[in-house]
Amino acid sequence: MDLYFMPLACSLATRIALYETGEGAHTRFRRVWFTTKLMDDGLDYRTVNPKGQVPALRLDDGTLLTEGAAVLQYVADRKPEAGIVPPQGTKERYRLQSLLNFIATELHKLILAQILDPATPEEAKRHAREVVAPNRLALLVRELAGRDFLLDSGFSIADAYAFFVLTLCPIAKVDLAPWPPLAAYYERMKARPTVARALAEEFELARAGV
Ligand SMILES: N[C@@H](CCC(=O)N[C@@H](CS)C(=O)NCC(=O)O)C(=O)O
Repeated sequence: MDLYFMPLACSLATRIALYETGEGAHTRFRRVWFTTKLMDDGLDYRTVNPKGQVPALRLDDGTLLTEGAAVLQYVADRKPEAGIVPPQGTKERYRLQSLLNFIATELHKLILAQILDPATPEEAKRHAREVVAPNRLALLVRELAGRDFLLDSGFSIADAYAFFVLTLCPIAKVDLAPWPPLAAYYERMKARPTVARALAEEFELARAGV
C-alpha cells in the first residue's frame, strides 16, 4: 500500500493506525508538499487524487481510497487483532463512526481548518478560537468522561484522529488549558510507542517545511 501524507496533517492518524496494525513496515509513505501539491518525485499529487487532500491510500490492487474516516477504518479492519476498531455491526462500531464524524466535522474542519487557512478572515478565526473551540472541546471532554480513551475497549482509530487535532491545537493557538482532561488524554496517547514514533517522525519531516 501507499499512504499519501503531509507531515503533521490529518494523515498522521493513518500513520499511527498503520504502526498499530504492524502494516507500517509494508507501506510506502509518499510525501505531498502542502504548498505545491507536488510529491518528492515531482509528480503533481492532484493527478493521483483530484481532491489534492491527504490522506489517500493506494491499495495493492490500484484502488485509491480517500477521506480519513474511511481510510482509517480500512487500515484498522485489515488487522482486527490489533484491536483499534470494534467489529462491524456492533454498537461500539457505530459509536466509533459517530466519533470519527464528530472529529472530522466539528473539530478538524470547523476549528483547525478554519484557523489554519490563510484565506480565513481574522474575525472568523477569532470566532473559531473563542466560541467554536471551547464548545466543541467541552463536548470532546464529555465523550471521554470516565474513560482513558474514546472507546471503552481502549485506544482506537478515533483516538488517533483526536491526537492529530490536539497536536495541531497549539499551532492554531487554540487554548487547551481550560481542559485538563485533554492534556492528560494527550499524554496518555503519546505514551504509546506507535504514537510517539509517528509524531517524532512527522515533526522531523515538518522541519524541512511544508
Ligand atoms: N475531507 C477530507 C479532508 C482532509 C483534509 O482536510 N486534509 C488536509 C490536511 S489535514 C489537506 O490535505 N489539506 C490540503 C488542501 O486542502 O489543499 C478528509 O476527511 O480526509
